[in-house]
Amino acid sequence: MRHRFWETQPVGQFKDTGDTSLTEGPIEPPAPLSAVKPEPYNLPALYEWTTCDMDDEQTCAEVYNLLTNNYVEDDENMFRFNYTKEFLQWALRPPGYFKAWHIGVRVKATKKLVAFITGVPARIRVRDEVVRMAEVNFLCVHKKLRSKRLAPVMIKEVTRRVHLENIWQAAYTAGVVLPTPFTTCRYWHRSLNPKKLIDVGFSQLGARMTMNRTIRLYKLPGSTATPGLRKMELRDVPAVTRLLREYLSQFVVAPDLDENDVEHWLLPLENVVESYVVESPETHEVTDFFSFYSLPSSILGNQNYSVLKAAYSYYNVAKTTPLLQLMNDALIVAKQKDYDVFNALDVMHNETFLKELKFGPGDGQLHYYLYNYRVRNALRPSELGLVLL
Ligand code: NHW
Ligand code: MG
Repeated sequence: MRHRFWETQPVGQFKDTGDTSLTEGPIEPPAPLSAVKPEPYNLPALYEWTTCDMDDEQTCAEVYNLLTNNYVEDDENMFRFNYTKEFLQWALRPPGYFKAWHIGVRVKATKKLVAFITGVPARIRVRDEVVRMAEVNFLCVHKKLRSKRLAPVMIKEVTRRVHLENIWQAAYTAGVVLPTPFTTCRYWHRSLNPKKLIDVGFSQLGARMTMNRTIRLYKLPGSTATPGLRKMELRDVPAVTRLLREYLSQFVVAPDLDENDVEHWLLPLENVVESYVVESPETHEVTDFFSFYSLPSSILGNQNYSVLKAAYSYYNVAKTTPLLQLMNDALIVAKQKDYDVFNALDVMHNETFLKELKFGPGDGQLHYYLYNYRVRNALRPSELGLVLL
């Protein structure tokens, strides 16, 4: 496969796979800021750049509508991600975010928003090195403007704006294969509402299974098992940060999170992110936690249902409670909150509970990439401690 654009970029190239003379780290050195192009890249004449102010309800609604109608679909075009406005505001405004990294393209004549790409700042550790990066996400080109090489211009423009902040690396994920993934993960799905999932075509009735047997198979207890399990609160931020930092230190690639990050990324936000801690009834210490984020999908062309409610496993740390029990409680909480399905990647220690808790493997893979940073050998998913939204 030729990649006219990606072959010109500082990313691991397919031809270099297995070349042991290449060392780990930045592919290109940082340039002096005076060498960064001060003006935006050229767009085709009918279009113009816009910076999207996600504090502004009107702009946020335009972004929401663009993504709702044009963002990622499954291979069979049965479902499309339906990130909510509240989710987008959460995802795009972490500590130290740059408004200039929320980039849109409008039609000059009508001002209609037709493309979008974003970055948010993060510190990502690769083995012993903590690197300032942009996490790039929400790349979207309106369906009517596809295959016109707009995406490479969007990517170059976000790169330029990241460089202007003296940041030279990025992390991103995609379902498509590009040069070159540093790991490839799979989503697993745990049915919470099997009847709906089967009715909308998300899953199929197994061989020799009836609907009633399937419903019984996925039935969960009415209440959680772990004593001291409760919703995370602001006062838990220091303890959760300590638990998470210690846990993530074992993975080859993971975010470097401080208390401000944990407050933003893990403190519960209704219908966006849920976190539960285990507070020991004896010592009142926080010993474990789980978290998941809420990412519904639109169900395309179904008479009875329009939205699939999906919970996505985020960061989980089990120090005292067995991980299996902690995650079963996560399923119970998600079920009580009326989610239809609980999704998890095979990252971190997730493989140790997926099969046991009746997750099934999804089709399609999620590839992880770094921009301008070479990782010497591809990682196993279990060596990865990073979840992007
Ligand atoms: S992945 C989700 C991406 N979005 C969607 O799938 C939504 C539906 N699809 C679309 O909107 C999560 C369009 O199909 C898009 C492509 C816009 C995807 N990543 O304009 P052309 C993210 O958001 C390459 C990277 O003609 P199009 C992560 C493709 O390989 N590159 O295509 C985003 C080809 O290049 P090649 C992708 O269909 C990370 C070129 O685009 C890609 O009209 C971005 C074709 O462009 C993808 N998902 O629009 C990179 N999909 O070399 C960030 C296609 O093969 C890098 N392409 O010829 C870091 C930047 C910051 C650095 C800072 C130092
Ligand atoms: Mg295009």
